[in-house]
This record gives sequence, structure tokens and C-alpha cells, in this order.
Amino acid sequence: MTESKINNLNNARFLTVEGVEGVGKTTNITFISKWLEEQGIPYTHTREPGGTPLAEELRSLLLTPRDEQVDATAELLMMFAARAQHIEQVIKPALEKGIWVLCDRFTDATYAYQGGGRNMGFEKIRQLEHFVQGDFRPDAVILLDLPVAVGLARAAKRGALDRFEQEAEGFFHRVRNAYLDRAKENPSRYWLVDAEQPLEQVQVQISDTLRKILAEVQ
Ligand code: T5A
Repeated sequence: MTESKINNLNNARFLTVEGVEGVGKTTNITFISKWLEEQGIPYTHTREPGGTPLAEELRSLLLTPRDEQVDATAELLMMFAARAQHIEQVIKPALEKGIWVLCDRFTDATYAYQGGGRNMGFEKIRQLEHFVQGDFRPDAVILLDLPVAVGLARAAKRGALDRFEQEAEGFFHRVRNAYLDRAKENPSRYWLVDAEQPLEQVQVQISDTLRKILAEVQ
């Protein structure tokens, strides 16, 4: 497993936030956005799958529950199709202008959900990652981690479940384990946050992490 590849373009950083359903990504991305604003750091906030009109259409296709069984390979290729468009249209242009990119999920989610959750293994994903991204990787991955049951209970409170949220609990255990394995394999790139804590404490840990990431740039 390779270590991080810093996207050293005008010192702008590519940050991603990852975790199982209901872990608090949306809540904490709002917090991180405010933190970046307070530091006077120019940033853009985006998400995967999605982030461009075409990729958002693919997101809708991927997340909508449907009667037809979605083939795992078709799902995997759609994730990378959306990602290719997103990287070229949004992520790289922002970094090239010195704008930090804060992204709700990226390729680590593919390793976790398709590789772990869908049991596809990691080799095909590594090949597609290389094909679509070359050496391009996030500079820092903030992994919000909590027990699956806690996250699913939080997610269930939001109402209608999307196609992924309808999976059985075992799927999310495999997703979580894949994320934790990747964090162990890439210690310089992953920042693990205990998301089971009260929100205030989660955000203290995130602020500490952001200060360390910023210190690397200055
Ligand atoms: N996917 C994605 C793949 O399979 N492969 C891929 O390659 C990619 C990129 C995308 C789906 O696509 C899949 C994974 C996903 O299933 P999504 O919208 O990114 O969907 O995923 P969700 O997990 O559904 O994201 P959400 O934004 O909807 O949920 P969050 O962000 O995890 O949770 P959030 O912030 O809405 O919080 C949930 C609830 O918990 C509370 C919040 O107030 C909220 O009510 N909460 C807390 N409560 C107590 N203590 C805390 N510390 C709390 N933090 C939050």
C-alpha cells in the first residue's frame, strides 16, 4: 500500500471526510468549513459521488432504490465515472488555483463500500484508481469512526433510506473494517476521529487534526 502523495500545488490541500452511514460527515463538514473560513483559507466544499452536474446525475442513479439488482461491477464503474468527471472539472482546477478542496467521500469510500461492503476485493479498485487518478490522492483523510449500530440508528432518524442505507448490518461492518484497515495501512494520510463521542468533543479532535494538517503546509 502506498503512502500519501502530497498535492503540492500552491500549498492547497485536498481533504476528504469518510465514515459509515450516520457517522456525522455532513455535520462535521459544516464545522470544518467554518474552521477553514476562520483561518482565512480559501476552500471549496464538494462531495462524491457527485460534485458536477453529470456526476450528480450519476449519484442519483446510484443512490435511488430500484427493483433491478445493480451489478457490483456496474456500481463500481459508475463511481469511478463520476469521480473522473469530478476530478477534472472541480478538484484539480481548484487545487491549481490554490483553493483547498474539502470533499465528502472519495476513493477510500470505494475501497470500503465496493471493496469491503460488496466483497469485491481491492485489486480491481487499485487498477481503476491508477487508471482514473494516476498518482493523485487526498492529502488527508479524516475518518470518523463509530460502532455501526450507532451510525445506523442516527441515519434511520433522518427518514427514507437510500439504496446503500437499505443494506444489511453485515455490509456496514465490512465497510467499517475496510476503512479501519486502510487507516492502519496509510498512517501518514489518515486521521482517525472517535465519532461516538458527544459532538463537541468530536469537533475538538477535528480542530486538533486540522491544526496539524495546516502546520504541515506552513
Ligand atoms: N459510496 C460513495 C460508495 O458506495 N462508494 C463510493 O465510492 C462513494 C464515494 C453516499 C453513499 O454512496 C456510497 C456511500 C454512501 O452510502 P452519502 O450522502 O455520502 O451517500 O452518505 P451518508 O453516510 O448517507 O451521509 P450523510 O451525509 O447523509 O450522513 P452523515 O454525514 O454521516 O451524518 P450526519 O452528519 O447527517 O449525521 C447524522 C445524524 O447524527 C447526528 C446529526 O445531528 C444527524 O442527526 N450526529 C450526532 N449525534 C450525536 N453525537 C454526535 N457526535 C453526532 N454527530 C452527528
